[in-house]
Order: sequence, then C-alpha cells, then structure tokens
Amino acid sequence: MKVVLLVGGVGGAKLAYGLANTLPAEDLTVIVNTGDDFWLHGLRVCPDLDTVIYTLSGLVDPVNGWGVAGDTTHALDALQRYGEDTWFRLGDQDIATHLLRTRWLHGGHTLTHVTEQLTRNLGIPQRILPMTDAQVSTMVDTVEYGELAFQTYFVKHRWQPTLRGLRFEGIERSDLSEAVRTAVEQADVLLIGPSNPWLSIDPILSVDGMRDLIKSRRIPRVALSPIVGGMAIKGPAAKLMAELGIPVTAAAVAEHYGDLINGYVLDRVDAGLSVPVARVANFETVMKTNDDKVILAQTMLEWIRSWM
Ligand code: FO1
Repeated sequence: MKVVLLVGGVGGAKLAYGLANTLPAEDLTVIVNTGDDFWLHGLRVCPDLDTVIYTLSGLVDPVNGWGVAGDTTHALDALQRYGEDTWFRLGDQDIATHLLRTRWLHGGHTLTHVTEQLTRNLGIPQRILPMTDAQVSTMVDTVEYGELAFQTYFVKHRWQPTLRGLRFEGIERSDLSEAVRTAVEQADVLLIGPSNPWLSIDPILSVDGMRDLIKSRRIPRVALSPIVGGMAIKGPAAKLMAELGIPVTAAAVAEHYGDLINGYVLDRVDAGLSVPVARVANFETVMKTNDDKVILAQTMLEWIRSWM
C-alpha cells in the first residue's frame, strides 16, 4: 500500500517515524514543507526537510525534535565573536548538512536531487521530497513588526507577535517536481500529518497544481488533527487560529481542509466533536514515545484499510 505523507517539521516527522516503522520502505514517500527554508551565513537551511531526515535516520535530538542529538555549537560561537546574529542555533554537525546542500545547489542540482543524496548517504530507504524545487518563503504579517520572514517570526520572536496574515513568497513560480507528481499519482493513501495547517501544510497545498492533483485521486485522503482538546500539541497553531478568528477546535482544522480530505483522525478527547468529513475516527494521537508513533501509524492504516 503506497502511502504519501504531507508534513512540516517536528509533529509530522513523528508520524513519518511511525509509518517508516510500519510500512515497507518503498511504500512511504514523505512530501515536506519548504516554506520555512532560508539563507543563513551563506548556507541554504531547510529545517523541516532536515527534521524529517534526522528523525528517519535516528540522528535527531530527541529533546528539541530538530537538529542532531549531542551536537555542539563551536562554529556558531565563532560566528558570534565576529558579531554575527546567532539566534538561530545551528549545530556543528547540522552545518555539515547545510554546507553540502548549498554546494550541491550551487552546482546546479535541484533540491529534490540534493535531498535524495543526503537521505541516501544517511541510509534512509524511504523517499523524502521537498514540496517543490522552487524557492518559496513563508512571510508572516504581524501587528507588532509588520511582515517578518518565517524564522524571524518563529525562532527570533518565538512566535509571540500577533499574526494577521500569511503569504508564500515565490509560490506563483513554484511547480510540482516530477517526483512529487508521480508519488501522488501512484499513492494508494494520502495522509496529512499533524503539522500546522496554515504554516506547514498550506505552503505544500499552494504549490501550483497540488490541490487539483490531490483532489483528482479517488483514494483515502486522511488528515490527523494537530489540535487536541482545543490546544496545539506543539507550536503556534492554537494561537494562530485564535488570531485569525478561527475557533480553536479539531473540527475547524477539518473545515479548513474542506473537500481535500475524505477522512479525519481526532484524538479520543475530541470524540464528541461534529466534523464535516465522511469518515472520522478517534484514536490516542499524542505521540510521546517511539512506540506511540508506531502504534498510531498502525492504527490509522488499519482503519483506512477497513474502508478501502
Ligand atoms: N527552532 C528553534 O526554536 N530555535 C532554533 O534555534 C532552531 C534552530 C534550528 C536549526 C536547524 C533546524 O533544522 C531547525 C531549527 N529549529 C529551531 C527548528 C525550526 O526552525 C522550526 O521548528 C521549524 O521551522 C518549524 O517547523
């Protein structure tokens, strides 16, 4: 059963881990948001791609959920001595990833190709694909500072500014890579991870042709709610929804996805919610341990198989 999973960073990577430990490797493709990507110290940094890569290779820092476990910051300390901004904490081992990626991109390779090289070299058998090879930058319009680049909003200001709008710079020049198109065309199941629907999943869905391609597939298209009991499991999803005037409920997330999905997984605590989706299931969705991730992935796939 070929599964395509759409994700952002930490939360989505957890489900990717669960699926990677449930499905044969050739059956899983993870399509990752690249709206968070940016240039820093001359390097191309792709936080969500790296979070998925480090998670599936077992390198990830289990405390942060991003970066490499046990990494040091000697390079960053040296940059600080030169007076450079160091609010974005790049570890030394992580910098190796950005150096290689940047060199290969400057050599004319696509981000898809570069990501394939990185994953292969780290021994990851699953496919990890950037949502597009075009450069797309999520820009966050805030009440306090006006428009901020995504990582300035998210990391420098710790997502505290009040959000009043979003735009994906460069999205009009984006298109689907052959690899993404083929993966979605050949999928038996499409999953949307418990990532932030506005910040992480919308950039993927906004790539030219993506929404239509997904909707053209008569397969289970199932989202997992990132909102549990009216709160975000991690990050700014609940705060952002409130600021946009959207009720902070798992049902509102399903409404946001609309007819893109035909199945929806809610947490047990939200069992009573009325959700406008054809098929709805309630499972234990909060993934604290690796076992939780695998059990949730297995449970979701079993449920989906039962109505295929
Ligand atoms: N998140 C932080 O909150 N602070 C950091 O200093 C930080 C550094 C960082 C370095 C590499 C990387 O791949 C991710 C990093 N993240 C950091 C996480 C990341 O920027 C965000 O979690 C995502 O962009 C949101 O999905």
